[in-house]
This record gives sequence, structure tokens and C-alpha cells, in this order.
Amino acid sequence: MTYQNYSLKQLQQIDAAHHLHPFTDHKELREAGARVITRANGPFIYDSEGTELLDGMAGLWCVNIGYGRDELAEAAYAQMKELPYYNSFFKCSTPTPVLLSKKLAEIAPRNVNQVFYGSSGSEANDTALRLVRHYWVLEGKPEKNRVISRKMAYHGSTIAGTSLGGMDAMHKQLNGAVPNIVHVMMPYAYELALPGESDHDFGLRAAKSVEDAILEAGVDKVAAFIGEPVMGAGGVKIPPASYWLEVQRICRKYDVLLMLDEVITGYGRTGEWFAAQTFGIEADTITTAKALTSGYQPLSALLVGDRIASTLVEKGGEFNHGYTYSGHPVACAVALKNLEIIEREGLVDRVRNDTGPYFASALQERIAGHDLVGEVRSIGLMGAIEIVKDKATKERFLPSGSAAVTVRDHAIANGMMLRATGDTMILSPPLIWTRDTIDMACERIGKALDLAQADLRKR
Ligand code: PXG
Repeated sequence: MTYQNYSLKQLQQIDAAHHLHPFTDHKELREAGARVITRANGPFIYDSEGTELLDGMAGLWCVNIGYGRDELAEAAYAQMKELPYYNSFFKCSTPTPVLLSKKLAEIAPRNVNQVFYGSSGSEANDTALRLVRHYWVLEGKPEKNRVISRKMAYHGSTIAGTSLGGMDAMHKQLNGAVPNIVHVMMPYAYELALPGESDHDFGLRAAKSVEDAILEAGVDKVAAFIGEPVMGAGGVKIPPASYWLEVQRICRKYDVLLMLDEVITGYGRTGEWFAAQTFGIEADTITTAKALTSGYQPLSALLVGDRIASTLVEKGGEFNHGYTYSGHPVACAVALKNLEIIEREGLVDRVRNDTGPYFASALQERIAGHDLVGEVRSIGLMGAIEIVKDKATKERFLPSGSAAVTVRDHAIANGMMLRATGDTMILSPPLIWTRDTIDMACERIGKALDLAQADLRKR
């Protein structure tokens, strides 16, 4: 490819001159220059200088089957030659979204049998919000339009995604959120559990905040509750087992729809196809994207439960919503092949029975004891490491978030791509990781923690 004619410095200069990156302080990036990733294979990514990094984040929570899969490239190529694009508006369809919808209905929880496509998680959540509100209008209850979400939730970066999400910094720049969305506490025991409160009781208390919000708004006003089964960008916050069952009970009691955002947890990450299955709950909508194609193509699928779908079909009328690329034939062909590979290689079972439990014990045994680590936690192949100044008091380093960045920088310098969010290190690797890859990651992270500790002591 022609980029090889450019030096890193040239690429960085052109990048700085013309490319506005997402979630970036542009002045800072222009001073430092971007790291340019040029190729990848299996669990490894390589930058323009040939440096190999073990990718602890599966790209951005998405490359579940790892890099360098010829079969996905071939599926895209074949589909592009046969039919690169046609729309699914105006009573038309193309074969790959049809077949993908059937496949998704097979692997989704039993009450979910319909699919609406977009190209990103944000778009899918926009669809989900419009759909639940439309549902209540069709049911003759238009005043039931409030949606309850949670602080620190991440539901995307469009106006609807940001409004649904609970990130303060994003809300500050919104200058007018979508109305009638409220945010309750997150189920984050490490910081929010009361002294002596069991995980079980904390889960019930966090769920109670949903009930309180419903009662405060008035039962007749609440359309739905939305949540990531495990909060991702907010810091891999894994709720106690009591939480989701109780949230489901509350939603049913007050006839509030349950919307799950499985953009990160979908397609195997927690050791089931969907985290809804891991937590034993049923949802009315399940937002998915990312690992649906392992990130090889942009594609999202909003999985729609029977309750909403049957009203939509039976009460009729046009749902005035859709995207040019809804059901894109190439993206859907890639998704079909990706799901086939996940199945053929038994990756979901492997996470549940082997690598997930091994990952959990490796973090406990090799990372949790480090002086900088307040807590490790994981579910399937999704984990977090809390960075603290004092293990006993959970005191953090100041300024907030700086210590995690120090750890991350040492991790990258030692061949390990990790993400830092606030004071939390995050891991969400490809599901192809083996026990050996987990060992390699723990060794590199351990080294990064040691080096960071030496730096932080000097401060
Ligand atoms: N829901 C969830 C739960 C997500 O994690 C989205 C929706 C939006 O998807 P799109 O495809 O519109 O980006 C996401 C995306 C991070 C990070 O810093 C996480 C995401 C995106 C960008 C950065 O961890 N998640």
C-alpha cells in the first residue's frame, strides 16, 4: 500500500494537518504525533516502526476473533463482486441481512427474533430509543416516554447516545440533551458499597435506585430502563449477581421495558453469546455492534424482542427511521462468516469454561497482590485493575487518572496495549487468547506496574 512511501514523521504531520481524531485533545496530539498502527495478526498489532504489541483491548472492544482472518476478507471480496450495495428500503432486501437475521434470532435469547441494522452502536441506540418510545405511542400511552439510564454509562457519541449515556464531560458539551432521560447510580461496589454491605445487598440497593426513579417520575411516565450488562467504557463495572435479576423484577412490576446495551458484551465476551444469558435475564431490546463483525466491517444490529416487534407489526404504520447502510450486504456477509468462525472454533464455550476462569485466577494470583492494585475483577474475557495509592483506604493518586496513564505508558513500552479509564486499567482481549497469551499479558502488566510504582514513588 502507498503509505509505505511515507515516513512515520510524514504520516504524523499529514495526520495533524488534516485528521480530527475522536475523543482527542487536538493540540496535545499534534504536539506528540499519533502512534500509527499499520498491520496486525492474531492477537498482535504492529506500529509503523515494527513494534509488536499484544492487543489487550481487541482494537476497541471488538476484534473478538483476532486479526488477519483471510476468510473475512474473502467473504467481503466475494460479496463486493456479486453485490456491493443495495438498500433495504422500499420493500427490497438482499440475501446477507436476511440470513444474518435468521442466525441472530437463533443465538439470541428466546424472546428475541427480529433485527434492525445500522453501522454503529450509537446508531443502534438511537434506533432503540426511538423504537421504545414509538412502541408506547402505538400502545396508546405516549406519555410513557421517560428512559432511565445510569451515571457513567456509555451508549455512544451521537446526540441520542450521549443523552442516554451518563458521562458528565460529554453532557457538558451537548448543549441540550434529548429530553426525558434520567440517570441513576451505577452498580460499582468497589467505590459505592457501604462499609460491611455484602455484594448481594449492594446489588439490591443499586437496583432500588431504578425503582425510586420510576416512582419519582410516576409509573405511567416511564418507557424503559437502559443499561450495559457490564459497564465497559465506564470502567468494566461488573454488577453483583443480584442486580440484574432485581432490575428485571422491578421493570416487570411497573411495566417498564428493559433495554440492554450489549455493544461490548455481545458475541461471546462474557462466556455466553450475550450477557443477558450470563445474568439470566430477558430484554426487550439488545443493542449490538463491534464484535458482530469482529470490527472487520462497521455494522450494528438492534435485536428486538417479541413484545415490541409484534406491536410494531400488528399495530402497523410506518416507523420513520432507517439508514442508507441498514443491512449493508458486505458488512452482513462479514458478520455471517465471523459468527461461523466463533462457532466453529468454540470461542464462546472456551471463554466460559477455560480462558475466562483462567484469566480471573491469573489476575487474582499475579496482579491483585501488587502494591498499586486496589482490586482486580473480571467476567469472561473482560477485566479491570484498580490503581490506588493505598490498598487499605482505596486512596487514589492525584491528579485523578494520572497513575493509570503512567501504568498504561509503561505497558505499551513493554509490548502490551492496555486502556486506562479514570484510575482503572481495562482489558478486553480477543477471544482467541489462550492460557499462554494470558500468561504473557500478566507478565507484561506486572512489569508495567513495577515500573509505574517506581515513577509514582518519585512524585
Ligand atoms: N454502547 C456501548 C456499550 C459502547 O461501548 C457504543 C454503544 C457506541 O458504539 P459506536 O459504534 O457508535 O462507537 C459503545 C462504544 C472506550 C470506547 O473508550 C468505547 C466505545 C467507543 C469508543 C471508545 O472504551 N464503545
